[in-house]
This record gives sequence, C-alpha cells and structure tokens, in this order.
Amino acid sequence: MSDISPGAAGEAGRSLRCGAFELTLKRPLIMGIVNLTPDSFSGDGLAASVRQAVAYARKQIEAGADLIDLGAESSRPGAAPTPVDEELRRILPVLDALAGCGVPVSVDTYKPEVMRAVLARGASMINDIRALRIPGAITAVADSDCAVCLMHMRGDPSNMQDNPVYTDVVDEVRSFLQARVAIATAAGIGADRLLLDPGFGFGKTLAHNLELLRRFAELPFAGLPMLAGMSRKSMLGAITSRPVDHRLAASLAAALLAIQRGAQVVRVHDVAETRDALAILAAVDID
Ligand code: YH5
Repeated sequence: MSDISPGAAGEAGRSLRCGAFELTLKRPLIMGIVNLTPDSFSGDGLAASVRQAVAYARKQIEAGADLIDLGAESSRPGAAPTPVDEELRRILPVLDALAGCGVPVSVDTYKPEVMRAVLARGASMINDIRALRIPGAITAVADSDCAVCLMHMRGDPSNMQDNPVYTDVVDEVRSFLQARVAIATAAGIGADRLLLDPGFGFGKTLAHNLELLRRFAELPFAGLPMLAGMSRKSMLGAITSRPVDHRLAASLAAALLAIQRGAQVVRVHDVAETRDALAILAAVDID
C-alpha cells in the first residue's frame, strides 16, 4: 500500500477514542470553536462571560457540532502566554457547565498543568498546537483515555511568521507528525486516540498554506485521521481581501476542499453553515 494514497486515512481506525466517547470517522466531523479569551465577551465580568460562553457552546452543539473546542489562550502571532491559573479560571467553569452536554469537549492547550486539571474535570480531548512538546505534556495525557490532536507549528507564536522557509512543506509537516506519533505511541498513547493537524497559519506563508491544502491527501499516514483548521484565518483574508468577520464563504470553501482531500475533522467557528455545506457534499458523494 502506498502510504501517500488519498485513501490511506481511515483504513486503520474507523473511530476515534475520545474519553468516554467514541467518535465515528465514517463521516466528516465538525469541531465547533468556543473562544474563551476576554476579548470574546461583553466585559460584564466573569459570571456573565461564563454564561455567554456556555450559551454559545450549546448553540454550536444544537447547530450540529460533533465536538466543542474550548480555547483560553490567544495563539495570535506575538500574543503573550496566559498564566496557568488564568487559563484554568477561564476554562473550568465552562467545562463544568458543559458536563453532560452530549458531545466531547476538547481543550486547546499546550500546558501540562492545564491538561491534567481539565482531564480530571471531564475534558475528552486535548488539542495541542505544540504536539505534546512541552515537558510533562505526554505523561499528563498518557494515563487518561482522552483523544489528542497533534498539530504542526514551526517556531512558536512569538516568531512563527518571521519568514518561515521549507524545502517541501508537505514532507516536513508529515515527517514532524510522524515523529510526534512515534513518541506518543511509545509513551502508551494508543493510535486510536490520535488526530493529526498540519497547523494552517502556524509558521507558514500563504504559499505554504495553499500547498498544504492542495496536497492535503498526501499528509495522512498509518490510517490516522486528519483535522483541518482554516476557519476565518488570515490565509483566507489574503485571498479574498475580506476582514475576519467576512470570511464565512471562504471558510466554507476551505473546509469542503479539505474534506474532499481526506480531512476527517474540520475546526470551525460557523457550525450551522458548515453543516449545510457538508450536507451538499454528502448528498453528492453517496458511497
Ligand atoms: C488549528 O488550526 N488554530 S487558534 C486567526 C484567525 C482565526 C482563527 C485571523 N487552534 C488551530 O483559530 N488547533 C487554533 O483569524 C488550533 N488547529 C488546531 N488543532 C487560531 C485560530 C484563528 C487564528
């Protein structure tokens, strides 16, 4: 079997172990983004922002999100890191309120202390933009049965957009992910818990992002599922000249293209609209 065949993903596992959940990979899944950074809320205090975030997450679930991704630290180029206690202060009340919401809750964090705390409080997935590279991250997730999303990032948010250079971006991203999978599985994290992500926008130029999307089908290996996160990102703004609030159409196009090239999960802000776009794809692509 050629390990770069578009059909490679999905041949091994048809589901993803995700804490108490088992997510099917027989159809594309929608991960709904719930942003818990302070600039996402009205500024009426913590209790109000928790209420707003929980209501927003419930709306995403009603609109058809297969899972929810809570993120409390900005990963914008140049953004300052959020202290652990502040990150937990933003995440834990929302996580608690979403217990029993019916879908797995993922937490977007690279900090081992945050991982341990959220896993003890019911998170089903760790979405790590640093792919478990911070010391202690591997052991923080190894003893649980959570899913783990391993994402590629060149550099870190403080320097990642400073002239990133690749010989072959697809080969380099794929090799990085392969090395991270080898380390994770050697530490006892079952392959059925892993989701991989090329990290659109993280240390990549527009040309790199486009090449990753164009050749997305070459990324999967060992049957592991792939996630694509392009929703509202600058790469879409660069093509359309639209500001961040006017990138819905571009985001839907990008999500559909990634799924057609083998992505099993799309991470999006606009769940209801993505659901409709996927319904058209499913109606045409009956297997
Ligand atoms: C991702 O791709 N991205 S946070 C800038 C935007 C819009 C959105 C300028 N966490 C990913 O979503 N986790 C983030 O407009 C992620 N994959 C995974 N696994 C950045 C983000 C964004 C940035």
